[in-house]
Amino acid sequence: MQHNPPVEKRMSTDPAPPKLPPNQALTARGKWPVVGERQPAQRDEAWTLSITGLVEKPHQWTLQELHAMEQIERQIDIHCVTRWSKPNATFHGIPLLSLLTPCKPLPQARYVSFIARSEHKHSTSLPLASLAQLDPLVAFSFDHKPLTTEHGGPIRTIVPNKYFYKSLKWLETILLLEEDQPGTWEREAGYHNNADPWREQRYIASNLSRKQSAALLQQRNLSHQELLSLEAKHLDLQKLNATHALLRNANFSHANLQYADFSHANLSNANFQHANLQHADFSHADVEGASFCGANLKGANLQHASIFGASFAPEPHDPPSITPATVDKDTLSQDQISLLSDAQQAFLHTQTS
Ligand SMILES: Nc1nc2c(c(=O)[nH]1)N[C@H]1C(S)=C(S)[C@@H](COP(=O)(O)O)O[C@H]1N2
Ligand SMILES: [Mo]
Repeated sequence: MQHNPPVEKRMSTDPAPPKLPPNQALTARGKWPVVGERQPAQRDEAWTLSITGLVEKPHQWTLQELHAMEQIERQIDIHCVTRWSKPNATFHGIPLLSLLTPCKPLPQARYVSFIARSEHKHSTSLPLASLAQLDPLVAFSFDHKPLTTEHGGPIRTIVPNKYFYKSLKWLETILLLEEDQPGTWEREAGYHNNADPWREQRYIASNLSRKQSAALLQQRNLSHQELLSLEAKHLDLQKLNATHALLRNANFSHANLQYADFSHANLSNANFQHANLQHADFSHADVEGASFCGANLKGANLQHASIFGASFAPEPHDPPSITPATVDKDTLSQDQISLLSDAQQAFLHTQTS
């Protein structure tokens, strides 16, 4: 039997802040960012969920059959790799193990691949042995309402205590395997396959030698390049051309990036602390989870950039070395600011109004 820890009772006048994994910040109250694919594959057939592969009794359910099964309520903390957390989200669904156990995984089954009904069959995976502890939920509803399509409705997994990329939207197939089939983001974006937020397992290491990346940086042209965890701190990269570059987790702290062109680049989780970003162009870039603390953004353009989880000023738990960015009135739009955490909004409102 699963024993859930007792729910902590708190005085409403004295709300203890929820405990967050390292380098995560709360989303603005009531906000739930949409990350990754926006919708499932458009198909006519009715939705089904299958458990197949290395199981004694493969099984397929219709949505109606699943809805007729007993559902439980769970309070789960969401931790996105792009540094936002949404604690205590209320989900209803079926514990994954109560679907999986009756299918009788074979002794050689060691991994579980979750595959989405999406155009590219988006997937993610977990070791079979980890499921007993993680206790994932096959969820149908959030906050007592059916999951919206963009958040994985009609059916998705919610995996507690892993970064949220382990929680698959539009669940269609659960495949038991002997060898791991690493997921889409884990293969293509360098996301860590273990994804433990408490150990900050966000990314695997850099994909380039120091020498290779130094050569590219010397030319100041990273346009359309893919360079995971690029190391570029303190460099003079004035007028860098990085349009359409994939630069997740890059370190540009203290770099001179005046007039740099990052339009359409992916800079999620990049470190721009204390960088000179005057007149830099981030239009249509992805800077989710990036830190701009201490940076100079005068004349920079972040309009039409996706900025969930980005920070421009210290969060309450940050050390004193983290200082606010310099921003202009029109660096960010009010719509963008409304998506940020409370601390970020408070800071940016003083700068932009
Ligand atoms: N099918 C599918 N599932 C997915 C993704 C995706 O792109 N496609 N993105 C993952 C990532 S990176 C995150 S953070 C969460 C985002 O879920 P949300 O959009 O409901 O916040 O879904 C995960 N599951
Ligand atoms: Mo994510």
